Parts: sequence; structure tokens; C-alpha cells
Amino acid sequence: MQKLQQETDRLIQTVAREGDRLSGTDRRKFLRNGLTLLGGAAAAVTTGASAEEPFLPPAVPPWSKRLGPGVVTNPYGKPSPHEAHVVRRNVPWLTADRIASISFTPLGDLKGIITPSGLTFERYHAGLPEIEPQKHRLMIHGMVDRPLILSMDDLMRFPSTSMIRFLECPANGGMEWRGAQMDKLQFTHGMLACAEWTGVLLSTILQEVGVQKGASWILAEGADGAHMARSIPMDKALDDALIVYAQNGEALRPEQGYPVRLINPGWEGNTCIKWLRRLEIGDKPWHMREETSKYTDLMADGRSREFTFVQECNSVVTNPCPEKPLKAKGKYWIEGLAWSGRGKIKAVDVSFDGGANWRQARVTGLVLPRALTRFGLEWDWDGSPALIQSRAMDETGYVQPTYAQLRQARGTNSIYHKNAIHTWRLHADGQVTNVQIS
Ligand SMILES: Nc1nc2c(c(=O)[nH]1)N[C@H]1C(S)=C(S)[C@@H](COP(=O)(O)O)O[C@H]1N2
Ligand SMILES: [Mo]
Repeated sequence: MQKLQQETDRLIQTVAREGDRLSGTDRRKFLRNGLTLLGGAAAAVTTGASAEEPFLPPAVPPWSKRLGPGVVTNPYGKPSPHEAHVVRRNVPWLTADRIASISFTPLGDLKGIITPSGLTFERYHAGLPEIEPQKHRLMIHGMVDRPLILSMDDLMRFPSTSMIRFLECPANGGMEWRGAQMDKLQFTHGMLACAEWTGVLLSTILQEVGVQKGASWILAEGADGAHMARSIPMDKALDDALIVYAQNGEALRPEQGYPVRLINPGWEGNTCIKWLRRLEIGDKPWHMREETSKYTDLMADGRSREFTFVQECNSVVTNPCPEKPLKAKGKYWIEGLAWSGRGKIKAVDVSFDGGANWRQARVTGLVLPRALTRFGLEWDWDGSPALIQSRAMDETGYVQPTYAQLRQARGTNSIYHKNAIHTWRLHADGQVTNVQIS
């Protein structure tokens, strides 16, 4: 940093000095050519003549010499074309086809804690249904006094609330149970997003229909071809489950369940039924396909755990990562994301030697319960190889386990709920690869 500052100061002084000496055409020529007089590397960074060369001030780039297009060129704004690489991606070999598949959030390119709606991972069991909102209805029935069928307009008349919460598929990182399989952060941790969700608390709707005595579970069912359905305990319904119609300030995107979905904050993304059409109130769980053959945890002794709803405390370093290698030795802001389905993140430690030594990172920005939380710390890279890890602790005191601890508790049959401490190997050339060290 200091070196860069000194170099910049020197260049600016030289420009001022040389510029003063010249006048008229000479001066203009000098400014146009920027610092070419300095020769060598400095000259290469001044003219912008080739694709990689910056326009070092005071050289004036072409975009400062003309008018740009006016307002409403993009009636709905899009990212800069230079950010075209920041997109959702899928892994073709992971699923048999794209209809029942998953795409991943590009975590390495994101800042702060909010995932842009258009980059939120997608998970479909039967593709993306095209729903006409004026024809869509949400039915609430079963053990209730006053069953209801709500239109979207009806739903919007109930008191509305917003919360920033993460959404994570419990299969996130599931491929890593078998060793370090995925080559990018996008694929090791990208079944993850965080948004401001707006809608009506499920408890508000339950009050309206009048839940009968003895009711203890709710079935939420989607309007997609899969009719995906999950049983939700009444406690969660009365706590913070939200019937959501908006994400990050605008209507839900079709991919995320337009026009209405369920969000169970901090719980398996799978329980957050999209394209929500039916809520049935009952006195026991339904044991649907997605809670028996899938979304259970097969333990070492052959038994399966059902209804493991909570997404436990987890974290990952997002810079550096395989997509964001380091360019040269020197100072960096090492950062990442931490989250816990049980509440707020309390602390995050970072190791550069595979867990032998730990440094406490700074938790930055908003710290919200069941939300992605940013952490970061300064690190002076001396150019030698490193094993970079992060280890998060949530407000309940739970600490993210090592792979050895996780496998000891859970065996190796699992797919879901992998939250072990992750390791990036930083190589001497700055490249980063995915490794597992116990
Ligand atoms: N109706 C319906 N709801 C669904 C799904 C689905 O296929 N159909 N997929 C579930 C799964 S497995 C996950 S992880 C989340 C993903 O939400 P997202 O696609 O908005 O990221 O939605 C859940 N809700
Ligand atoms: Mo999922």
C-alpha cells in the first residue's frame, strides 16, 4: 500500500512539473500521452491505448469527452456488461437434467450480505412454473375454524413485515462429504443467499383462520408440477415463518417462488416452499417424499434422522477463493461470510496455517439473526503457501466443527447439513484450490 502511494505521489509530481514546463500543443500532447515521458512500467499505465492500460489521471479518457445515453436507456437496470461473468451457474454432472436441478450463487463476487435477486441460487424439483398471479390462490384449511382461500390481493391486506434472512439448501456443500470435490467457491458453498423478505407472518394468517386445539403441524405445498410439500411444526409457524411476496424490495422473482412462497428463517431451504398454494393444519407430520426418501440424514448405524430443520453455524472465506486468486504478495483484506440458523454470529476466527493458529476476524456491517454476516481481517501475504480457514461461532456458543468432528458425529453417509470448517490452499503463485485437511 505504502509503496503504491509513494509511486503515485512521484507520478503526480512529475506530471505537474513536466506539465508546467510545457505550453499549448506540447502541453496538450503531454496530457494526452499522460506519463509516457516516464518510460518503462509507468508509461505503460498512462495512455489507455490497449485493453489493459488504465488512463492514469490527468490523462482524460474518451468517456469523459462525450455525452452518454439518457435516462430510461434500461427501463429495468442491469449490471455493467463488464460484470457479465457474475452469474448463476450449474454443474451439469450433478443432476440428471436441468428441470430438477440447482444453480449456484456466485458468492466470490458479492459484497455485503444481500444477495441480488437475479443471482440467488435456484432449486427446482419440477422446473419453473409460470404462474398468473391474478389466478393464483392460497388455501388454508384442515384443523381450523374458518378455512380460507386467499387471492394475492387478499394477502396484501394483512399486516406486512420485512426481515433480512439467509436461505440455504441443506445440500449446500453436500458433495464435500466425499472429499474436496468442487473446484470453485460458487459450487462448494453457493446454495446460499440472503435477502430482505417481505410478507405476512404465518402466525397472522393462523390467527385469522383460528387454529383448533391439538393442531401441531402445518403442511406447506407448492403449485409447481412437483407439488413439493413439507411438514412444518406449529412452533416455527408461530415464531418467525413468513409468507413472502417480495424480495429485496420488489415482487419475488419467478425463480424464487412468484407470486408467493414460505420462508422459514434459518431452516432448510427445502422447507421454504415456493409458489405456495396450500397450507393444511393438522396434528402430525405428513412424511412426504421430501422428508423421507430425501432431506433425511443417514447415520453411520444405518438409521435416518428426519426433520433436521436447522441450518447449523457455518462460514467460508470468499476472498481469496479459487475464483479470486491473489496477484502478488502484500496486504489484503481477507473476508468471508458466516451464518447460523440458530441466531446471530458472535465471532469468526481465521487461520492461515490449516488451524494451528487462529486470529479473530472483525465482524463487519449488519449483524442480524439468521442472516449472512460479513467478516474480514487484514493479512500481509509473504508469498508462501498457506491453508486458509474460517471458524464461526454463533450466539448460542456453538462452534463450527472440523471435518473430523463432523464425521465422528455423523458418519460419512450424509448428503445434507455439511457445515465443517472449510480449507482453501493458497499456492505460492497466488492460485487457490479446494482441499480437505481432516
Ligand atoms: N414448490 C417448490 N418449493 C421449493 C422447491 C421446489 O422445487 N418446489 N425447492 C426447495 C428447495 S430444495 C430449496 S433449497 C429452496 C430454494 O429456494 P430458491 O430456489 O429460491 O433458492 O426452495 C425450496 N422450495
Ligand atoms: Mo434444497
